[in-house]
Amino acid sequence: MPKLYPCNVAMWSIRAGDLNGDGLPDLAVGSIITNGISLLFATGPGTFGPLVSISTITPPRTVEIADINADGIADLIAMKFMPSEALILYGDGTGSFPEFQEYAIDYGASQVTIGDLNGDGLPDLAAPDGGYPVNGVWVMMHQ
Ligand SMILES: [Ca+2]
Ligand SMILES: [Ca+2]
Repeated sequence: MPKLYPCNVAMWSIRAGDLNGDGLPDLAVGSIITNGISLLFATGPGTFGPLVSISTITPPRTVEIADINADGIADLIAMKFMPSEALILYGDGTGSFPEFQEYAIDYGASQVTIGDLNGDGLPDLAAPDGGYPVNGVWVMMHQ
């Protein structure tokens, strides 16, 4: 039977990954309305604790989990929509994200993927633009 874990309003995207280093996959959830990323930390195999919300200035429509700074600790990437920014929250390994960076890209990006796009072994970011006022894919190489 499905079990509902309460999150913020109007959930839109979800990713699984171990955010606090306990070996159990946690859940990160984006919203199209709420200015916050919903996190559900695993309490055991397939069970999750109460909502932990990370505030954002605009809704983080799409979330991704990846080690974007290649320090061995999972980070959170959120694509904020209208205006679009890539919000990168750097994990400290305990489930907290004390440092962040934002990169303005345009008004229409709402998806993101992380991968090694130039073969240097480091993660890069690509985000499609929704078409206003430009059309294309934003690519941000690891620096
Ligand atoms: Ca975990
Ligand atoms: Ca990291």
